[in-house]
Amino acid sequence: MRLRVGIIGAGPSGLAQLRAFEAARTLGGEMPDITCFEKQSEWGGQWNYSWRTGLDRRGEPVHGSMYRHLWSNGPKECLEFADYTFDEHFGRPISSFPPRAVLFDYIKGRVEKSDVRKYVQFNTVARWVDYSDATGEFTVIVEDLTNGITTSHVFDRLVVASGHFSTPNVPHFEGIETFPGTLLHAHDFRGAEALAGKNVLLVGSSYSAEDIGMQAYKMGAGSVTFSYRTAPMGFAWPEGVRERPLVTQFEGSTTHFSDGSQSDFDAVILCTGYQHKFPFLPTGLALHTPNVLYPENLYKGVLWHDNPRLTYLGMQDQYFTFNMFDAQAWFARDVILGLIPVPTAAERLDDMQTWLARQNTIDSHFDDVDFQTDYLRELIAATDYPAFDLDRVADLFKQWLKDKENNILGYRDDTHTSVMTGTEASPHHTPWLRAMDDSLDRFLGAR
Ligand code: FAD
Ligand code: NA0
Repeated sequence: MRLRVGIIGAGPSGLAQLRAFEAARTLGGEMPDITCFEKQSEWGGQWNYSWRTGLDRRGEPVHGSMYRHLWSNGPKECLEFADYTFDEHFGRPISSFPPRAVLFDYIKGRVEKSDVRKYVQFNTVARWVDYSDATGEFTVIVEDLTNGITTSHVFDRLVVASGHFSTPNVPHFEGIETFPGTLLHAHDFRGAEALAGKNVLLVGSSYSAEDIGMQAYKMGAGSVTFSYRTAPMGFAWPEGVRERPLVTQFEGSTTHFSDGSQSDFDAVILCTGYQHKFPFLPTGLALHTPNVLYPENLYKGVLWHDNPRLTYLGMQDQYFTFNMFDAQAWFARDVILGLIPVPTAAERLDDMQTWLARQNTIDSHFDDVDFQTDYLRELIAATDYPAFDLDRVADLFKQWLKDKENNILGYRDDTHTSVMTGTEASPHHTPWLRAMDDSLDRFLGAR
């Protein structure tokens, strides 16, 4: 009997796994029996935009956290697939910071070319997983959301690629229930147009806060205030944008901060991050971790230490994205195919502890970049994923970090050079601050 591999999720990580197996098959390798369950009706994960919030039309939690006017926050040259370049997809240079629809098109292009759609069961949500020590098999119970029918599927290996930016982390602040204005978590934010003229408070000091705050500014917010718990972002903000320490209390429209200051707001957006949540996994298989570069209990960042037949993809805090998911998927594929031996538990622990110790020494964004670059280096060296100059990508990330320091509203107008092809990005026809149409057609069209 052929090995049976189950994959949960057809976002960039799950698609990387499908693509990895397909790449091996075209080289003459034997394909396992693969089934990928995707609860949405289309693939692409976060990149498959949904206008819905809360529950979807079938009563499932809406997965997507992306919003209108979301443009890539990192240079596309840092996430480029090594086996499917932007040149191959678009046939000409494009700018370095495309909007969501353009990256969605790119992700789809690779998997459409590789004919892997046949492995995906859409509208199918994983409800529960059981593992039998006796047989070494996973039993996955799924529901077909189109008809409510549940079925049970048995696998020898399971890959969890369900993402970790969907279940919001929503802290409580004293008096928040008295706030009369618009109040939501970033997960439910779909666009900043309605924030024009409003005084907006964003709680949090990471990517969501920064980007939604700058969306609000771009769409004409009256003022933008960030509230940080640990440290301010410290960018050179434009006029009307400021940072305050943590909220201590809401009193109607008035918000109090820990430095004793207070202000009135019309809208509050909690940009307080996400939880790693796996409601379909029992204790013993479910990963518990904050959003970090090296979650505990994942050997090489992918194999569940207590049971290496279980793989997780994409569970890290992410500088690298699409090509990191590839590096992980290629590694997981070769473990599953028996081409890479799984070391003993003691050896795995030793390896994880080395990475965790290094993670503890990180104290700058540059260190983050170096850490994740070395992580990818190790994974890519172990497989036939096409090698590329990781140090040049790390340099690109560092340049991007500096560009943001220099101009938080203008860094997306900078261009970078592809590490894969040497192609210099073309400047976009419209500066990001004035670009009000984020469609694929407008992006690819002339000025
Ligand atoms: P996801 O994209 O989350 O995909 C997971 C898939 O699993 C989904 O399709 C979901 O429907 C499915 N699924 C979940 N649970 C189940 C279940 N029980 N049964 C069946 N299917 C299930 N990255 C960048 O590189 N650049 C950016 O500019 C960028 N911007 C971002 C902006 C926002 C607001 C967010 C939230 C993330 C952003 N990211 C960005 C990071 C993004 O998460 C990754 O690029 C990528 O989408 C992660 O891929 P994934 O497959 O691991 O997870
Ligand atoms: P994210 O910013 O949503 O990005 C996710 C933030 O929440 C931290 O600042 C943390 O503060 C804060 N926080 C958590 N609990 C808090 C509390 N009780 N009170 C106050 N603040 C609290 O989440 P994180 O995890 O980065 O930060 C949590 C992902 O979405 C990223 O991968 C990013 O790439 C992606 N994203 C991309 C874009 C674009 O590309 C836009 C948005 C998001 P502290 O104190 O822990 O530092 C355009």
